[in-house]
Amino acid sequence: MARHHVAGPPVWTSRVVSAFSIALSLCVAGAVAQDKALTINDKEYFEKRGLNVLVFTNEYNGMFFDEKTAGIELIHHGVRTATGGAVRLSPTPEQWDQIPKLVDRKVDPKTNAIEVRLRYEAFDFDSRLVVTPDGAGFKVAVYLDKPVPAELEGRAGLNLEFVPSRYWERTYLVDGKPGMFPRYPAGPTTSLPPEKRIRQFEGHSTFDLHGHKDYVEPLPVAAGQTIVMAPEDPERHVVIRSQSGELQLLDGRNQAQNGWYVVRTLLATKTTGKAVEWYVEPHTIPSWTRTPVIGFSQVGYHPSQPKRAVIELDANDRPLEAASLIEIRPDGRQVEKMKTRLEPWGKYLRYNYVVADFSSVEDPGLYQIQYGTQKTGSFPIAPNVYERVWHPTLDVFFPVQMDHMFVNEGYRVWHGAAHLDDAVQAPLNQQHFDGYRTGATTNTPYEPGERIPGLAVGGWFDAGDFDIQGGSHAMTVSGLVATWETFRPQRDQTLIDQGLRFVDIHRPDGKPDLLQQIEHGALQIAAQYRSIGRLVRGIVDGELHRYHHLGDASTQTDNLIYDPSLKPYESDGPRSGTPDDRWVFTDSSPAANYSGVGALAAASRALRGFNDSLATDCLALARKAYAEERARPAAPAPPTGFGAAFGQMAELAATLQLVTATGEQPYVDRFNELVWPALDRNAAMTLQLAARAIPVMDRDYATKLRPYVVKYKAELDGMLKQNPYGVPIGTRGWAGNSQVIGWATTNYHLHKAYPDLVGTELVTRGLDYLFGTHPAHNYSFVSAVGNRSKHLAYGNNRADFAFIAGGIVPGVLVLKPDYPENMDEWPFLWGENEYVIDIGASYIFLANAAQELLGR
Ligand SMILES: [Ca+2]
Ligand SMILES: [Ca+2]
Ligand SMILES: [Ca+2]
Repeated sequence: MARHHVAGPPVWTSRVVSAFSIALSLCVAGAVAQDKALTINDKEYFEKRGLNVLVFTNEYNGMFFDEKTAGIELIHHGVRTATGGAVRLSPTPEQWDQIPKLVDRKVDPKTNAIEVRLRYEAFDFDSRLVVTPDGAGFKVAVYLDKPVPAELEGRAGLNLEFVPSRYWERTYLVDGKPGMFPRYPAGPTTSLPPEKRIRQFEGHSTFDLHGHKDYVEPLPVAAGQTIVMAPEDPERHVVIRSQSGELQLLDGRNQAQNGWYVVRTLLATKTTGKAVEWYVEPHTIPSWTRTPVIGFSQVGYHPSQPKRAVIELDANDRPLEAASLIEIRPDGRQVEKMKTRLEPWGKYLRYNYVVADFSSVEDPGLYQIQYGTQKTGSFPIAPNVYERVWHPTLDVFFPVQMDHMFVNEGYRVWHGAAHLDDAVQAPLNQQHFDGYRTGATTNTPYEPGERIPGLAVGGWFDAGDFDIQGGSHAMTVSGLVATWETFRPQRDQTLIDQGLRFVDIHRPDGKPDLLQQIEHGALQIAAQYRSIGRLVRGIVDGELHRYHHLGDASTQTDNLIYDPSLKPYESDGPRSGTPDDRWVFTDSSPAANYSGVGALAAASRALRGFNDSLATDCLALARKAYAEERARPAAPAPPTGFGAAFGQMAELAATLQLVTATGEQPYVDRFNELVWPALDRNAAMTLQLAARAIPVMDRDYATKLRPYVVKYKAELDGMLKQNPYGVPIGTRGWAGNSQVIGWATTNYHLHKAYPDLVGTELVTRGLDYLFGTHPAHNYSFVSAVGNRSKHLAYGNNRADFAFIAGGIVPGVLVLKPDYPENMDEWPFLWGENEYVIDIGASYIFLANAAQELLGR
């Protein structure tokens, strides 16, 4: 735990003074010599005021390949503008292009240099990248001990990638010749023969040949010895001078919508030693200080809940003494309702934090928070603030994610009925690009490539891509059922016609939308159990050039059943010769199967009285599959770690769903057999399920569970002090909003059973975090919910720089060692911005929970 109180003298400067000094420095910035040099700080990156140069503090990793969060990176006046500084093998590397392995990294504060050794295993190609401060900037040089391998001559280069949106509406000079950064990619490109192409991940190809053998690469937009980027903008101005070969400026978006601007120099060939060298000078504004972020809930606050704004401050900033709550009156007057002393919290990651507590204000109305000269947007204090916050998720996000359906909204069609050609058994021994895998057997009665019947029904696109992922799908169904059974929301704003495969958003049809979504999920899972007998890992495109599809989901495949007797792109009407029918990955996993069983058992209860035949079917399939899985010799489970815990939790969850559905003693006994050891192993992970079981277990159960809750609460009190937001912020490669929602939901269940131990504030705090009280910026992470919310995200419409209302993004990713990020002007970072369905279901539950607790 690294909590230090803000040190230093009391406040002597006002925001007005510091704003004025920034304005002054802007005027003279061009004339002032940039005196300060970069130095290596104790976190092992180069630092000076307004600039950080990270050198492989973040590595390329194998999970999703090039995530645009590795290599040499620039954090320029507080925002990350550049990434991917490394030796790369293509002009504008795509997600699945080869990434270098970091062999070692040496940080030498004495010589003020950071050196990394990079290796491309496939080419036995090693290089050393050395970064050293120089003047007001730094030098990057690549050294070779052996010449560039022959097949990489003219291919291997030093690249540095810049976020396009940070350079839009700005200009550049290349050797003095002016140009504008292209707002939209407009070439130039070249078509190259396939033998020129560097092999992509596992031999997959992002490029659809479509009967033409050549593939495409971007050509330089401009080239020369010196590139001056954005000289008109002191926050973005960067000069790059090549000391050796030519510098090229390329636009990766010509190849892939998530491409970046790339500055590149090819490595010298047939030689060793220094193969390329750049001088890079990102301009810095003297005495620059990042604008404070006032974190608060963009949806507002219930009168009775805590109201805590967390203000994030630059390490060089001096906190003010107080902040004000301003009431906005009907006549437009702004009246100070409360002035509160700011409590210093201390340092977390790279910033200092102070907290403003306005909890005592309970009068309904419209408010803003003022800190110095800075004011937030308006928000309400009102008893109904949580009443509608989940509506966009159910009304819009879930309908848009619906597979196998035509989805309309007013004058707009989101997509046509997709994947009507589902699906065929995946081939053997495949390493798929979205994490799926097959081994030496299909584990099903089907041959590789054989059609598995009945799967073109129900289901949701798992995320920003268009696959049906078994695990998240099952969790979504179970999550939606939990909301139905706990809160019974009758909301009906969507027409869903399974017979016509037609969905119409904002058009009531007399049926509760939540039940219709549960039905839609159950239809797909039941189909999987009917055809295969268990939950599949996924149904997904077999070829990478279709998987990265952006646009109408119904054009990802041709919707025609594949017939090998026809030629590719040939059709006889119902069938086609293009092998684009999605693959079903059927590798066996007890954990996946148990989560499918749980979802079926849950759906059987919710659908009773709504779709009785499906309800009956779901329960029968669940019972049968559960018995079969229990009868199987237990697979050797991973002994520890997340995978093991997840596996054990899946059977526990399935058993609880069966107990709830049937009340039968064997399920009760098994639940009791599993739950106590699971609580002993990992109480935090088990408590939500354990608490949900209270109503269906005997009277002693709650008493026996209580000590675990007491212990959890004690541990929680320590955890809550780790950051100023008082929620568990994850540090993995996928940001942690889902864990925050899970944590707050656990607290809801524990509060219901043990209100003396767990208070409601531990529920609403999770929502406050989602709605804007978080690091990096203060947008609500739920698109279209709250005054300001994520208006760009990694939904399947991301190529249009848009959002899907009600989608929830993963949130703040902590880039090593200390940079919390959620890019808000560039949607393509999936670990920060990708909507997924299961978080949607758990969010709907949590929002209803908050309304139930506070709205009474
Ligand atoms: Ca996926
Ligand atoms: Ca409806
Ligand atoms: Ca097809």
